[in-house]
Amino acid sequence: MKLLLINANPSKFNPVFPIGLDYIASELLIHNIDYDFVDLQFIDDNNWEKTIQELLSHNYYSIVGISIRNVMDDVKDGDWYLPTIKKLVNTLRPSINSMTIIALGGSGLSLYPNEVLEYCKGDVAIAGDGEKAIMKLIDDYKQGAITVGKVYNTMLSKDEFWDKNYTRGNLKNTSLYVDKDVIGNVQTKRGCPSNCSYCSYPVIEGSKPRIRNPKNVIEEIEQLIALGFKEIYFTDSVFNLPTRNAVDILKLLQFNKIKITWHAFHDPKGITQEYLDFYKKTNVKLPPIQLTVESGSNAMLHSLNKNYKIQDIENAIELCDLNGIKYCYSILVGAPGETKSTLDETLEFIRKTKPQSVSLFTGICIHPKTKLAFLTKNILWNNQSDLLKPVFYPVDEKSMHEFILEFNKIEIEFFSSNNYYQSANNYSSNYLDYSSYNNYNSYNYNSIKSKKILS
Ligand code: B12
Ligand code: SF4
Repeated sequence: MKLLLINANPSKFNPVFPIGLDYIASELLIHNIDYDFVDLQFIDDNNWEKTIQELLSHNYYSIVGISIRNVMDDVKDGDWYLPTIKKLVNTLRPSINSMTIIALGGSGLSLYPNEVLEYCKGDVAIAGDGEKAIMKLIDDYKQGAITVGKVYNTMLSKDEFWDKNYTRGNLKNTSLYVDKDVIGNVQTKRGCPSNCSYCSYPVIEGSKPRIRNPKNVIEEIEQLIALGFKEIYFTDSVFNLPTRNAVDILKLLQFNKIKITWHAFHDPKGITQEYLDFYKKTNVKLPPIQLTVESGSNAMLHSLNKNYKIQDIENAIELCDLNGIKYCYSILVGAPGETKSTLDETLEFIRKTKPQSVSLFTGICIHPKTKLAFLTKNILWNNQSDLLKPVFYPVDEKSMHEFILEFNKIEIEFFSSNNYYQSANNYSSNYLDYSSYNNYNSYNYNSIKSKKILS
């Protein structure tokens, strides 16, 4: 039995290493299951068909597994990727054997597995964790028990995830990513217990945190270094919560004398002196700590259902300042209750606290099964399939326009290091052109702009 794994991430700027498929391939290797890999991230759109046809003409695959990391780029003028993926399935269909199953998985898909399956015309979908699900699918295939339209939802238990050990570098073009200085990635935990009104992460990974044995995480980082990656990204929803677990990982990094630059999403409440001590000891280039600030207004933090207040953010940045560690923010404006006055509070907060950079998201994309989705059902959308295309919470355009103008006056410089911020820059050039942005629905008002603030 042989599988074909396809990384269908059409997001060509700022490539992200397909960690999800590397984990799946690791599982296949454990079970001695053969696979080929095609990475559409590095193939010109016009050559997809040719590359795939060629592989199909020489091989028989029982299952073609397509990884759908991004259904959309959920910012203003962001691309909608699903038609491209549907086209891929269409291309495959006439060339594969009638016995071959097209299975769709990935974090983007996991938000609306039934709808994506239906839209893309795949055979089965795998929502959430893929490790056990892919083996169950293979088993079903061998038994002749495939049900077209089925969504597999087989999460790893707490204990299974604790013990999870992956081999890395299973995708044949890993060196291509290394050569392009793409950041390597590793996941130390799954699931977030917080219930932020807009956030899709608990929908994808579950709301109960599952943690991996730090020893296994360290071994994986060593593998990534051996593969040539110079920097890594902890892909956890929030890396520094629970703080104890993050500290354990960093302690072990230090103990093993591992020299690497690393990045992660940080919750202000998880910033402690002990954590910062290890941040400094273990992080080679000491990049600014990415704080998920979201707003400079307590009213808006409440609206977003964040588990912290402005005071908590101030405590975190005070500690960072004391330790000489720079910080950067993600700011999310346009949630229910946003007014000129709350926007002003956010501007003032940015001016006052002088982060190294700000990733600004203006307008909030509504993701399925979130609090915001429940709040807006039958008002902004009716069926979950409506959310396959970006739908944004409506904002007061005048206030937002003024906010953006004021935000731009803060002295800035684009963040230029090889990381996530570059993607933001790509969308900054036309972010004020609201008029052109009505191709999805009348509420689309969203942009992302990343700034480095000169202090
Ligand atoms: C970390 C992260 C980032 C980091 C990545 C850092 C890095 N170097 O890896 C940064 C900040 C750079 C980033 C950028 C972006 N991201 Co992001 N990101 C995430 C996050 C939090 C984790 C993804 C991850 O790596 N998970 C760990 C791996 C192991 O899990 P996985 O990929 O899901 O794979 C598992 C399963 O899905 C499954 N699986 C995966 N593929 C397949 C295939 C088959 C066949 C099978 C059977 C199973 C299977 O098995 C795997 C193992 O269990 C997710 C949200 C989330 N919690 O999932 C958003 C998320 C994927 N990102 C998203 C978006 C939109 C983006 C950006 C477009 C944002 C932007 N505007 O810039 C860019 C795109 C970048 C790119 N080139 O693709 C969205 C996609 C939403 C959607 N509806 O499509 C998500 C879901 C967040 C959200 N808003 O809801 N992201
Ligand atoms: S925004 Fe962060 S803390 Fe809130 S639910 Fe999402 S991952 Fe958890």
